[in-house]
Amino acid sequence: MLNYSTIQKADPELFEMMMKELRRQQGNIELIASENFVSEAVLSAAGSHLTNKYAEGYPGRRYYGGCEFVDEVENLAIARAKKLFGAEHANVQPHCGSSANMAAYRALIKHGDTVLALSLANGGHLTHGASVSFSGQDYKIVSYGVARDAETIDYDELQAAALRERPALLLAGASAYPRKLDFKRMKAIADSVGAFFMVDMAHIAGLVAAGLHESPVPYADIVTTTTHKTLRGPRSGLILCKEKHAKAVDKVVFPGIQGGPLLHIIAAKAAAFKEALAPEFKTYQRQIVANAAAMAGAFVRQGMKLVSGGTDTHLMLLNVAVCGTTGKETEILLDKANITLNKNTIPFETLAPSVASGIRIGTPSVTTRGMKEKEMETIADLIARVIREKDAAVPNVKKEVAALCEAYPLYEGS
Ligand code: DSN
Repeated sequence: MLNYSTIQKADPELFEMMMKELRRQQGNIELIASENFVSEAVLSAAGSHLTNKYAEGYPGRRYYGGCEFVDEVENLAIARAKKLFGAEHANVQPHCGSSANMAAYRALIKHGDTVLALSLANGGHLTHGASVSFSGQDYKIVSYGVARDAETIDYDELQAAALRERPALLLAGASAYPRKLDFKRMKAIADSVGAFFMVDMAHIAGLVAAGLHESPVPYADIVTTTTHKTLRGPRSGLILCKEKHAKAVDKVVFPGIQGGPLLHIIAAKAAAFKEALAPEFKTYQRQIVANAAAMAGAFVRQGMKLVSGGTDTHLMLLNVAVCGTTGKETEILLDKANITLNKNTIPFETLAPSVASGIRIGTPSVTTRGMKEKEMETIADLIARVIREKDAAVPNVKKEVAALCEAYPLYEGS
């Protein structure tokens, strides 16, 4: 049970806003594929007095006094991250996925070097070379995509692109790709042209930790991730790498691009890694994947079109343009029914990203609430009803959403 009595007393105005967001989280079905609900242990570390401490530098090598106990905290987080992913080196200081990615690029390549990465339109991420991101501005980005028919990565095509472009870095990873990635094959492609191989496993980190997706750690020079998606930790970042890149990574993170580490968030990461090392985490991740498969199956039975025909992971992309609507309209209608997700471009998109032909759906959050395959089928049915009947379906769907949320409470008693 969450206890916010102190902030309630000190700042009722802010407390009221925080409560509105808590009620929204409790009363909505959250299907944003990159979100999750952390445990109360993770929340309590993130909201702790460790926020008070400056600790620029690394354990045992700080620029401030009084770091002996936060050194223990950071060392614990590092040890757990290395154990969880079998990594030679871990840097737990990146504040987020973007800074982890910036550090990885800078540790491996020079300004202006060529990077081969999945395009944003085909499921990549902003920091994988979008022109509005530092990545697209600092490096020469050559994008790869998915095959038109299968809507999955064509590795022969990727090999050909690598031979043609001779990138300094091959980047794997995605934020809207529903299928497994073949890291072994991509490492061979990187090796064939002497490129470094970097993997941003942010979306699938929990699946990797549980052994449900091939780990990129044995193959990649550097692996980056956020810690708040399937991994179910605090909103933050993490870098794993081979020992030979450890010094360069650490130097770029601090003092290269960040100042003082957020020790309260590093503590929360340590708490999340402990949870991820426990056997129950594997059961939880299995359920996330089973739930996504159940929901995808229900959509297919409803006659709906999924990008690549389905999912192997925690997420799927539903092509709503074939139903005569847009991602934007669907997101807005579902919001009215208290189902939260995001519009998303689909491969070979013809609409602007702010409108988009698809929606992205992920199962980590609903799985954390304890929902299983049967509830996923119900949710797919509710979404299909809203897509087909639009506003007319909203009042009844909203009632069913409320009943589901009540049956699967979040932060019970709060
Ligand atoms: N913006 C995140 C997502 O929704 O996938 C990735 O950083």
